[in-house]
Amino acid sequence: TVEHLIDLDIVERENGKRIGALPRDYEALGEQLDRRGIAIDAIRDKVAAFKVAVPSWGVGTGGTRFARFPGPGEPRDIFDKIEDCSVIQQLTRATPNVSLHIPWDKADANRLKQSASRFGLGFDAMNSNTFSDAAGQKQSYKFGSLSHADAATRQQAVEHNLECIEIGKTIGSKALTIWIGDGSNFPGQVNFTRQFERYLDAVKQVYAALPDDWRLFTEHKMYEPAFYSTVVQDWGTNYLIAQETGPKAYCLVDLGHHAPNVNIEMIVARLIQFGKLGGFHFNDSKYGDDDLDAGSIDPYRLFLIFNELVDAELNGAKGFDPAHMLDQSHNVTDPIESLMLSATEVQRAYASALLVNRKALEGYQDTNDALMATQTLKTAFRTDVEPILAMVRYQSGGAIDPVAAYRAAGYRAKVAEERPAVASGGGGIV
Ligand code: LRH
Ligand code: MN
Ligand code: MN
Repeated sequence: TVEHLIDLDIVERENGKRIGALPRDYEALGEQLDRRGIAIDAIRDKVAAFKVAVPSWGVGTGGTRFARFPGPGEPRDIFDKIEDCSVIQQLTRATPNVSLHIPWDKADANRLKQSASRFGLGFDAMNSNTFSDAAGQKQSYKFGSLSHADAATRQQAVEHNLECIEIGKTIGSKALTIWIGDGSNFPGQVNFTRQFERYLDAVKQVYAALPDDWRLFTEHKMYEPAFYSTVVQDWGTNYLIAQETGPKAYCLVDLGHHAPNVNIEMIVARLIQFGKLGGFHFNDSKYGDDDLDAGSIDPYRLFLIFNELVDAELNGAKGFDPAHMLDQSHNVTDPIESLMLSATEVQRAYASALLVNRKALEGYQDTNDALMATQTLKTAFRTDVEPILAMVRYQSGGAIDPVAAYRAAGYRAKVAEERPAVASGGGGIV
């Protein structure tokens, strides 16, 4: 039996307020889709099977390098975080897995597994951290980790990744995500080629310890913390890594890790075409690695990414099985509310992309009808799929309106009674 931290009576009462309208909205949308040759129940079933993982670090209030302003009831440790993640899953039914970050979430692996299984949760990719120094570690990562000029520092970073794999094995994870902050701040500070050679050599050592049924995801990011050059700065370098390292190595695309206006959906298409798309860190941004809520700034871009993913899914693209994960930092909202809405935004992009009339689109593409081609995408994007998402949540035991149910349950106030208040303070990323 699965434990629920939100009282089931409250979910039922909240759903009761909305269940009158839902079937009517669903039916009206079904009629509309039927006229377009789309069976709404088939879309509903696909959406029900779609999941996105929650990052453990996302349930705490984030911060910038200037300040952090915690909210009430901040999780004290990974076990509080897992509880918060269970609330997101209970109400949205879209997030059965948690992605851990080591050493932030370091704890006895068996205890981690037990606490997640209390709520029926599992674990997605493990994340290593060699971008900051952990208490008591021997070598510092100030000047890099896997690509550091010093062999002992590289070795320490490799060993940390091996430890992440070991923890992951016990808790049932099947992937390791590596993101490093290595790079340089001044022209001339490093030799680009030698630094990348050292990185490749270290990553291959990690890869050699990867279990057969695991995947290695490397994550690129243009800048920050390094401000002049970054070792894994873009998808080109990332692709080279995956290609050089082996068949279990794939590229992870964090939506916030590109220059403004970069055509991310096209990067996604290229990685799919060459069998190297590993997964996503979904979030949104206006300027850089803003880590804003998925779909909050540019929902059309998120839709266009899913347009590529659905195209690959329907075409049976070889080796296509991307991991879906959120990676966000919540500074002004309740993280649980943000993550619930972000999970549903990602689902929404998927549902909308399923509505694209692909046969018509191909016809317009082949006859160079640019206007009708783009209208075909717009028609799908403009269709309000909320009744499908709400129906999926309701039929799987979640909340028709997750935020309303969460607020009605007073979860935040309740945990704030047990979890001591955290004072606002200086900078930090999480
Ligand atoms: C780097 C990043 C990466 C880290 C996380 C905390 O900006 O996106 O995924 O693991 O943030
Ligand atoms: Mn990320
Ligand atoms: Mn990031």
